[in-house]
Amino acid sequence: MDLRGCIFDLDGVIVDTAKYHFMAWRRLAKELGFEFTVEDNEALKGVSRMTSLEILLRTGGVTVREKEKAVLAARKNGWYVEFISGMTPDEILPGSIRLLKSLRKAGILTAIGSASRNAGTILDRIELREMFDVIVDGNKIHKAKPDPEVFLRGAEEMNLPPSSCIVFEDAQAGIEAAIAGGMKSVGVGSPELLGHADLVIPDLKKITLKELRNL
Ligand code: B16
Ligand code: MG
Repeated sequence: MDLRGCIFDLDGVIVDTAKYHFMAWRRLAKELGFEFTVEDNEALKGVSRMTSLEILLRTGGVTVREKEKAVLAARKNGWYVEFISGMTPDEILPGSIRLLKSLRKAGILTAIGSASRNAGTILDRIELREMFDVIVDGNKIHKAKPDPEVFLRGAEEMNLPPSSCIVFEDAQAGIEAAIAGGMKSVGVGSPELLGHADLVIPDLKKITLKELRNL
C-alpha cells in the first residue's frame, strides 16, 4: 500500500489505561452489588463511556433510571481520572516511541484516534502529545466505534484518503471501525480476539515499516 498515515488508538495500544478503566468499572460494579471480571471487561474496550456503563449494568442484571446512569458514569470517571492523574512517561507501552519516531522520519503522518474524552490528559501525563500530527478524541466525535467516524476524521485532518492509512487497535470494535472506514488495520493483542485485522501483533516492539507497507 501507499502508506502515508498511521492512526493509533490510545488506550491499550500506546498506554495500558485499560487496567485503570477496569479498576474503576469493577469498583462501580462492587458498589452495585456484583462482581465484574477481567473477561467481562473485554466488551468495554474501545466503546464509549455510556455504552460501557450499559454493558456493565446488563452484565450485573441491574436496571437503573436514565437519570441515574449519568450519575454512575460520572462516578466511574471520577475514579478513573484519579487513577490516570498519577501516570508517567514510564507507562508508555514498549515499542511505541521507536515506531512513532521511525514513521515520522519516513514522512508518514501520525494521529491518535481514541474514543476517550480523557485522551488529552493522558497524552499530557505521558508527555507524548508532540509525537502526533493530529489528535481525534471522544470530545470531537459523535459516533462511537465500531462506527468509523473517529478514524475518518483522523484521515481527514491529516488530509489523507482512508486507503493510505493504517489503524492500530486493541479492541474488536476498533478493528471493525477501521474496516468500515476503508482502512488497513493492525490488531495489537491476541489473534483470537482480533483475527479480523489485516495483521495481528502482540505489541509494537518489532513491527517494521516494510511490513506495514506490505499490507
Ligand atoms: P472515557 P480508546 C476508549 O479509549 C477505551 O478503550 C474505552 O474503554 C473507554 O470506555 C472509552 O475510551 C471512553 O473513555 O471514559 O475516558 O471517555 O481505546 O478508544 O483510546
Ligand atoms: Mg483501545
